[in-house]
Amino acid sequence: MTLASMDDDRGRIETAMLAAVQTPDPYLTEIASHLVVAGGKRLRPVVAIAAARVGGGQVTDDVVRGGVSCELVHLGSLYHDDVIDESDTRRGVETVNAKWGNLQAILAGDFLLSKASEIAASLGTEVAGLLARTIGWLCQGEVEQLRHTYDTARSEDSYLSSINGKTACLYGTAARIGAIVAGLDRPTVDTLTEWGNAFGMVFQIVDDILDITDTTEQLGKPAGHDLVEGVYTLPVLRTLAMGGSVGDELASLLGRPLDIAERDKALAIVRANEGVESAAATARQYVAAAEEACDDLPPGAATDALRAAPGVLLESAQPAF
Ligand code: GRG
Repeated sequence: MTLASMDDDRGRIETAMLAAVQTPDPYLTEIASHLVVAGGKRLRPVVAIAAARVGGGQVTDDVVRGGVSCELVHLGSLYHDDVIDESDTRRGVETVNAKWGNLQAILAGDFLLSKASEIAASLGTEVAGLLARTIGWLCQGEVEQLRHTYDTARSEDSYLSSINGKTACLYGTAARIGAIVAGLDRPTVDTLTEWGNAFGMVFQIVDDILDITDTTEQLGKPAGHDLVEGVYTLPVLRTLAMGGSVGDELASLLGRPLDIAERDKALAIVRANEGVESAAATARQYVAAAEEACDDLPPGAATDALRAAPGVLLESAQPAF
């Protein structure tokens, strides 16, 4: 069994996702369900379910709903993120802001957060408090990123704390909620949270590597988008830190919005040097941390799936380095 192959559960996740975005108002339902219908990997519910399975826990409907509450927070954050970035496509379709406008995207994003909170509250005070804190962590991660936009002196600490907040925490929370709702013991709940956070760090570093190395066609969105937007991720920070002619040339291009020729030049510099491999080496440390967490979990098929998942994810980006 792998994380991605839990197909029985996929139907349950889809049903619960669609149920969560039904409203009495067809206009709001259409906007709130826009990105649900458009697809997505549903990784956060998959993680919650895998966590619940560790040690033979039951995958009840409440476990599925717990995972769905995390996926709804993810979706709400995407609605808002697309407004912030003025993006016009996501998951191969028009964004909500492009199709209906910014006000609708913000309000529908808020609505998704409200649905997530309602589900979490139905699962108990601990889950509700955790989800509320996690929404705050996402905002903190995003603010940290915003504060260092176009900052070529951005520190690695800033990068790591930002991706921990904006991405990794939600995976930690998905695993934790799955474990809590399944009634697993506390040490297992804590270890699954550690696994989720480490997996989430791998996830975001891989995402940042692919933004540099993939083509626009492979990504389904413009390559080098982060560079253009002034978000300097680990491969870029590592290339800048090389100093010398490479670091200086890259620094002279960055620090301001780029036109397409400048973006391609900056991408070529990062791709031609060790920044990508060096970022992958850091991702490997988080893979190792996630694998080590699995040594403290009850053995079984679910633990094996969790142990394999971060390495598989990193290898999927391997042609890039
Ligand atoms: C409103 C909760 C809330 C937060 C506001 C805008 C914002 C603060 C946070 C956005 C953070 C953000 C965009 C993080 C990146 C998330 C990420 C890794 C997206 C890609 O996730 P996938 O690959 O996407 O799981 P799919 O489409 O498969 O769901």
